[in-house]
Amino acid sequence: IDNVERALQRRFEYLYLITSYLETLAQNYPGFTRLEILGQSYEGRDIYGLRISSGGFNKPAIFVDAGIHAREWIAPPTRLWRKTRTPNTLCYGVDPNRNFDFYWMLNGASSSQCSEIYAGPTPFSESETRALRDYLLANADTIKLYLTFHSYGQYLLYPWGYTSDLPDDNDELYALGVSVNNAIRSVAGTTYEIGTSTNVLYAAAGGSDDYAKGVSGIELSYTIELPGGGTSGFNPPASRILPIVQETWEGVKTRLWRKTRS
Ligand code: ING
Ligand code: ZN
Repeated sequence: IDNVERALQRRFEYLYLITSYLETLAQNYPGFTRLEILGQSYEGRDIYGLRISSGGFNKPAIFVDAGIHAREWIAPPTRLWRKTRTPNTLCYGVDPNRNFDFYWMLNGASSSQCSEIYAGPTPFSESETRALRDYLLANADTIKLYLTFHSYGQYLLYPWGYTSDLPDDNDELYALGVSVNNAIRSVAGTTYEIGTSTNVLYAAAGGSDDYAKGVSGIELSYTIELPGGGTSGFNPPASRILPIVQETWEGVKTRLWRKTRS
């Protein structure tokens, strides 16, 4: 019980740290940033988005999310929880990364409420996935690259998760993955495995990366599985946080400073 309570306490401190950091950035850099509320979680917390731009807010953009699965805290830090918090009759929560309406429930997803990969009663049953969907659709014309951070395993994954078929632009997606991997490796030697979710990791339908590419029309879409650590793999030691952040940032920048495809 003590451990659970301490973990919960840390979770709220951490959430507060992230949201107050975003608020501070928005206050300190009003010309470059805009804080937006995308929606609310089931438990009523605001889902923040921070837009960063040096030249107006209608330019080609990169969309980054981290922490769709809460326990993957290095993607950002919380307790060992994966799903949303909606109460079902038997257990809490839906796997948000199985809840998107694109070949929903086709494979790698469960209809059992207590499963860690429970896809939900219907596609987009969760307020969190609806908020992300609405934002991606509303900004689909400017978002040229979608990055979603998970943990763990050091994989650079791209669609599809619902089928082993390769996307038409597989060569381009793979090549960009190689550039990202090279940039990350140059910092401290960390390497990633690159390929489609189904072929490199496992098949799973209803993920946000498949939805971004298949429905929102964002051609470049990646799931980045950060390095693991600790007994469950989700808990790298605190000393690893900064090194992982620093090397990963080099990877993100490979596309950031280049012309985003129009
Ligand atoms: N991994 C992802 C998951 O949701 C994934 C991997 C992403 C599979 C996209 C298929 C499609 O299972 C983690 N760590 O959650
Ligand atoms: Zn995840």
